[in-house]
Amino acid sequence: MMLIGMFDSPFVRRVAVSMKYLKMPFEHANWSVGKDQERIREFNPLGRVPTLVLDNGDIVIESAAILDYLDDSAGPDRALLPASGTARREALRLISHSIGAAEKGRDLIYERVMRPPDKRYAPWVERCVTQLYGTLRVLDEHCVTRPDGAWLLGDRLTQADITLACVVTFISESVSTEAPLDAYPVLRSFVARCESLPEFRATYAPWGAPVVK
Ligand SMILES: N[C@@H](CCC(=O)N[C@@H](CS)C(=O)NCC(=O)O)C(=O)O
Repeated sequence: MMLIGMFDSPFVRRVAVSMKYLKMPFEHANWSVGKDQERIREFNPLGRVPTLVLDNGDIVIESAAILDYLDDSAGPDRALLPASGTARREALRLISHSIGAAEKGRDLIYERVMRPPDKRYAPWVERCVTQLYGTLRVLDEHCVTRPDGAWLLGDRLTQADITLACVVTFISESVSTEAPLDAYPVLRSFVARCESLPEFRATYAPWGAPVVK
């Protein structure tokens, strides 16, 4: 399989971390949505990452659809999303909050990167920051309810842990000016624990280059 997209994207990275956990080998096409846009569009007309190319040439787009495919391939015992009931609903709630926060972070970056300074719209930036903070608060409150050293749900790592950690690292590195994370120490320490795991370390790419070059 070939995974297209850079690991500084939380959407790409949550797929990469999941593939490492599920021990599914992949070739990494470390392509930028800026300078490699045309190349990405050959596989996905949206020009978006992550895009996963399967060994038979089939293409799966959207991180949620890719994760669904990976879980389905891994089988019910190894799947990263709980199969049913309250655990599944709770995992999806935490994942939805996390992904929503990532989208707000991404929108803040695009406001900065895609627009000339005199075209930036302050009320939109403020709105995104408010939405981002509100969402991080919900996630932090959940972490506070968990005992030290516990995962977000139950007694094993799930997709909720992977997605939250990828998103918070992305936000803390990419939009820390607009949305500093100092107010969420428990959330930060949970994420630091995830980031110390081999599957996370193998897929860490520090935020540096702008998303669109
Ligand atoms: N909902 C998508 C979001 C993916 C996304 O926004 N990716 C960004 C990179 S972080 C991208 O490809 N941006 C380029 C574009 O949309 O033009 C997913 O979860 O896969």
